[in-house]
Amino acid sequence: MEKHFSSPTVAAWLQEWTDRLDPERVELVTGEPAQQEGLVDLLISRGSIVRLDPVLRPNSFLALSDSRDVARLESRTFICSEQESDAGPTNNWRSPSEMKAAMLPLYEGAMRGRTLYVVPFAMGPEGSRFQMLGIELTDSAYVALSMTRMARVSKAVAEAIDQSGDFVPAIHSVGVPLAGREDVPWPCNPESTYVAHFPETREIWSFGSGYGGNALLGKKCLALRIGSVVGKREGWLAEHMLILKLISPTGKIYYVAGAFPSACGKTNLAMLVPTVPGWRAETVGDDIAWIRRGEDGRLYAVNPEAGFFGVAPGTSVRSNAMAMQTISRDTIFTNCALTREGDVWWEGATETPPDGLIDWKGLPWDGQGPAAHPNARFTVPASKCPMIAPEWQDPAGVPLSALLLGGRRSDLIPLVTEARSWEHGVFLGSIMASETTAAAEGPTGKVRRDPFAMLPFCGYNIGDYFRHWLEFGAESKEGLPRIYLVNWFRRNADRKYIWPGYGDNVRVLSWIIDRLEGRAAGRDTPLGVVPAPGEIDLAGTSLSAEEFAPLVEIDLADLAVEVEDVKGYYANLGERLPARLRDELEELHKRV
Ligand code: OXD
Ligand code: MN
Repeated sequence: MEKHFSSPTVAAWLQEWTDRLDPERVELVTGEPAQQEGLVDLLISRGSIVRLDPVLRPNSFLALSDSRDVARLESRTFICSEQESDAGPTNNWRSPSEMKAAMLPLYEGAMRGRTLYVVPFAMGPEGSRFQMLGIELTDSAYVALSMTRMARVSKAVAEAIDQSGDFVPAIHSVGVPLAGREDVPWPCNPESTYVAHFPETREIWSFGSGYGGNALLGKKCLALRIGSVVGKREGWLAEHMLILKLISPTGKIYYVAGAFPSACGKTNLAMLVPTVPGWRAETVGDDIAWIRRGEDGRLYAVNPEAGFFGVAPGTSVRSNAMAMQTISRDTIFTNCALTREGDVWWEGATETPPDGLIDWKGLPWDGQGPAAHPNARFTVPASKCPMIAPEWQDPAGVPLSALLLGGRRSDLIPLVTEARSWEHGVFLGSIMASETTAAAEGPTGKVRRDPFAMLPFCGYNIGDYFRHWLEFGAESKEGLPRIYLVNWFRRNADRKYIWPGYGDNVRVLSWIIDRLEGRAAGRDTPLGVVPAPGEIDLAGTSLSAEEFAPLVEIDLADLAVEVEDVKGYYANLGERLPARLRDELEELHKRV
């Protein structure tokens, strides 16, 4: 085998895994254009991707997955800490020795007849103290190619790893060795899928799935699950948050970060095109924020990723014109429908579907069921976004003025509510709930608690996570961003969304800024401060003040039911739940 690394640690690790996986060949991936083209040609020749029409969608491709491998698999995701209590009540737990004993035999010869791609990658901008290095070993050319877009993959990164010998080892196999067997376009092994994390040793082992967060291991596995554990140890936060830059009509710059569960509009908000004249916005990140406290007390955030892995269905010129421009070329689409002209389509892209679609299962679409899978995705470098902020790769990060916590709630939760304090904000984050979406396996539309949108991504005990948040703000309140609960998804009696959302969300952000600048008095409610009548600018919307009013009303009977539900939820979280949060719940109980 050609020697790719001179660091004894890296070389020995790579040799051990190469021996175990037993691939036919090994290829170091450093992401040069010629190498990417080679991966593309290979994937095309195998039928794993098709090239889209070069005029309609230059340098873009469509992959269709196996129909059993379409989303993150929370039931197959494990946090393998030494102590079960350190994984906590919200994670699946196996002991490291038990999980490794179960998985090692699966990896034995798993890459026979295949290429082992060695993908050195960096999460976080170059030269940043935020940066973390990893090496993903994968037998999927689709994953290797996608990693060159989602993470920083380069010769320089490979050299940095070789020099430091410090990296997060991330093993990925689709789990289908080719001992004389024909390959299939999307190999996977759903019967034996595991996505395992070993927080104490900072290792990631994934087997059996080639889809999204199960397979692109820099994203959910490293930047969130392992990242959250490292952050707890080192005193920073790894969060499931977008980062948006807002420029006010007077030219003042504000950065906000927002936690929303998967498929709840993070990418849309990250690419907001304000409908109120004078406001402008730029994108810093759409999914993950690493946050540290600066010397001035403010919180600084970086986006550790290099690309967007966004949900395609629902994305349109109306809902997200910027995303549509971002993905107008140089994009890998997965599980979208294919048009007769060789372009992609998904539900919501246009009002009426074009004739002659091939659906995400590769069959002529019969109009029954969705043409694109509801969790169909686009993978594109962030640099392709026309509104990417010039400072999006600033090693120091950007200083945050406000944190948003959002869910998809048809009822109860107002359009926007300001937390009374950092601690109250942490309480609101801890009880966040949202209707489930197609981003994960299982039924959609069911309300579940998803604290800080981190339920599937927190790599340790959620009670300890809340404590970490509380402690993060305990030192000094100076410079801390204020915390806001938001909900774009309230419905009326006809089950129609009341708030127009998308670009009109700037109206909510501008109220938040009015609050920060002391320009809006707000109205106190048991849940926190909501906009007083007239404080949200509705000019240019079709909403009247009467139609708007219910968006900031809190039904006290509903809130009482919620409080009871939270009591049950808190009881299940066990004794590591900070007493301070129980006190906050008690106070809320008294207020209703
Ligand atoms: C994602 C997710 O892919 O949260 O970002 O599922
Ligand atoms: Mn996400």
